[in-house]
Amino acid sequence: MGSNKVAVIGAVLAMLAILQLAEAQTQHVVGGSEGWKIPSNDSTYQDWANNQNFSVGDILVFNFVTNQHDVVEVPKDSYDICSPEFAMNTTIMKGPAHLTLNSSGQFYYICSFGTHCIQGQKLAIIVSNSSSSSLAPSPQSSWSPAVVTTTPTAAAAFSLIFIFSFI
Ligand SMILES: [Cu+2]
Repeated sequence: MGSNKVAVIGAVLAMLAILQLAEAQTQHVVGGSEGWKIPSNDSTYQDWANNQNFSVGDILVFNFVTNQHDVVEVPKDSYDICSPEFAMNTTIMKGPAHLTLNSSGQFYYICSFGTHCIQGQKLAIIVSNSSSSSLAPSPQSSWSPAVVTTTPTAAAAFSLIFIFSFI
């Protein structure tokens, strides 16, 4: 009886740990199966980004062939005109590349090869704080990624209640 409880509690803790892990770090493969290239239409990356929820700690995966594309983080003005001149970080030359989103805010990425950016190889994203901090009320943010990001926690809480009702 006692060891059963320990096993159940252990399983619950493991499940919570997995949920926490899943919550902490989502990999976003930029452009999905299309990867990072000159897109088939110039809204491809914006359409893709609009369907993602980016949180601090998540990872962007840029799938591209080294020497055919690169990834340059730039300020918005540079993004708008497709200029790599004011790059904010070291240009990522080697594909595929994994880029961790370390802070919240807006981020802009372009490819600096030829006219790739002008042809639509550019990405703008909004990164929100991780779910633990978005649980706190934040009056300034009008859009609410919290609804999505808190779901795993709610699921874990319900599972806990469910499992403990059997002990
Ligand atoms: Cu390119």
